[in-house]
Amino acid sequence: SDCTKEIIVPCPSSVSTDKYSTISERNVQLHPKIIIDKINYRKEILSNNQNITETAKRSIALKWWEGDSGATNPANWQGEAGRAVVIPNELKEEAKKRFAENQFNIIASDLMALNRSVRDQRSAKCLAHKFPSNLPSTSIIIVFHNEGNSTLLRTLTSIILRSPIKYIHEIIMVDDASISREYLKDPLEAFSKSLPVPVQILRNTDRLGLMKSRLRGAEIATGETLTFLDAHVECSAGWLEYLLYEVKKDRTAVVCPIIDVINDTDFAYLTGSDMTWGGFNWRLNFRWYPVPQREEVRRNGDHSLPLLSPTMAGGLFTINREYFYEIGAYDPGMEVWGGENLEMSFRVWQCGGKVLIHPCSHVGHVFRKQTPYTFPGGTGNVIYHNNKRLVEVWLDKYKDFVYATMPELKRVDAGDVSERLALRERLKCKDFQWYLQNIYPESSMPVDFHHVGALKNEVHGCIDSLGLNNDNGANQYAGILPCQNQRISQILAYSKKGELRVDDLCMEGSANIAIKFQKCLLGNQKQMWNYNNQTRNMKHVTSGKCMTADKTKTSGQLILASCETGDNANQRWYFDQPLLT
Ligand code: UD2
Ligand code: MN
Repeated sequence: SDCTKEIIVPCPSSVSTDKYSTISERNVQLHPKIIIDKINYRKEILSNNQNITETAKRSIALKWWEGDSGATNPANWQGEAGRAVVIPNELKEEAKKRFAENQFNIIASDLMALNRSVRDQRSAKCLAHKFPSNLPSTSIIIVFHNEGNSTLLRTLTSIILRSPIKYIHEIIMVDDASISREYLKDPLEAFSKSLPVPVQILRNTDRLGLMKSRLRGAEIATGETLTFLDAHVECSAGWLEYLLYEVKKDRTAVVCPIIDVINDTDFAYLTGSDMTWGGFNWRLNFRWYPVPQREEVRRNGDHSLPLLSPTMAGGLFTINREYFYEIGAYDPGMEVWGGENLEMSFRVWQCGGKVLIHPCSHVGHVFRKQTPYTFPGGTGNVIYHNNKRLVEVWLDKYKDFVYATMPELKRVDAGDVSERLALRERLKCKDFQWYLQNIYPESSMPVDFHHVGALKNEVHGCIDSLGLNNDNGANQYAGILPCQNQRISQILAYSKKGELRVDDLCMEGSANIAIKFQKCLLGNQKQMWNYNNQTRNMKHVTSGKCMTADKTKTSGQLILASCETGDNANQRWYFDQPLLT
């Protein structure tokens, strides 16, 4: 099954990691400072829950720090070893009711120990890696807006439990103007003072969004490297060393862990795949895609070596602090959420750095299906604004491609990008074509194309992908509908390789069945088409047959039929603009 169809959540690993299963951190002596007055937190969470029953309150109270203390063996506590939490009946209603607060099940999180164990994710090969004893130190930066309590505290706890303390120069939290969550105020200050590392909490008076909040945190950081994390993660054993070592070896490396999946409803910890990497689709959404063969070859099949990834998810990475600024930090013109991860990926690659995913480093993250918080300015507007900035600064001539596939983006205001263009100039960065050719030839954005737009039949109308959702929609018939200017489902690209593609789906011809959209596969000859400017025929390369409109059918209206030399308008096709050569 092709889990890379998933929109937000990355693929689970096919490899069982049970053999590495351990709750060994139970045996690690907690630093005495971390064992502080847990009662406060219990009180805090319960005071927010006036409505729940006494039994329910008791069960949360008991389990708040230590997990299910009804079980004498910690291994049987809720959520241990990354297991799913079972919500007791009396809390089900409450769990449902409160889901929208964070867009994850905070009750499940509350039922687990803050220091719940997760399996060691490292393969034997990863465990065999040796590190010098002088890895660079790091300032961990966590920004949050209205974060859940136990998820944030568990993020901190997991850092302390599973990192060598000597490398944690400090933890810097930036509260991005959270509203009325008392536990994020004094109780969080108290908790952070109990940690065996210096912690600072900055408070934004106005909502700055995650990019500007991270910039604010980075500004006061003094570690040799910066490590950015989301506020609802769990670090697994060894996560930090691999990241630091790559940055030590190469100060231009931006290194991400594999992001494991913490399920948003039961908090089960699922190992992320080491066979997906970061890409992006036509709408400039970050997506996970399968690692291509060439990258396997480059690494000699060694899955304990870092992947060179075209893009990063954005939330979790380590970077040399000075390099972070040299390469342009973040675009302070970006608002709230979104786009900064692609912007940074393009910038780092085009300006001489690299983006790595280290398969030995694993950090779990609660992937949400929706954002729980508001987008001042409107979700769509904000994301378009951010995306337009990155398009205008980094995409060169490919911005025309993007505007053809997203006409609505063209009309959005990007604000002033002159400083970012000056940065690009100053850094003497390579162009986007170089990036596509050398770093991301598998991109769904073709390096070379003849045309992007509608493809029209002489009599029947335009080829239409019929609203197929290209994140989920392989194996659907292509259709023909009346041409409609800028109708998204009528925009396709004719690449110079001969593909007719809609994002990562290609029109594919096979014997005796109508033409369908299938996942594009480099070198799949059934997806190759040859257009003849004179006859206007679209010839299918492997069969030698012609694309033919068959409006007598209700579905599968595009078929392959023998090319007729005579007068068959069903086989004549027109692009809406002259072909690029
Ligand atoms: C992913 C990234 C996230 C960021 C985002 C695109 C991962 C695991 N996460 O989204 O880090 O790159 O894509 O922008 O790769 N926050 C604020 N202020 C805001 C909005 C968010 O402080 O106005 C905080 C938020 O509380 C969280 C972090 O920023 O700690 C990331 O936000 P998210 O978790 O909602 O983003 P996510 O994981 O969907
Ligand atoms: Mn997140």
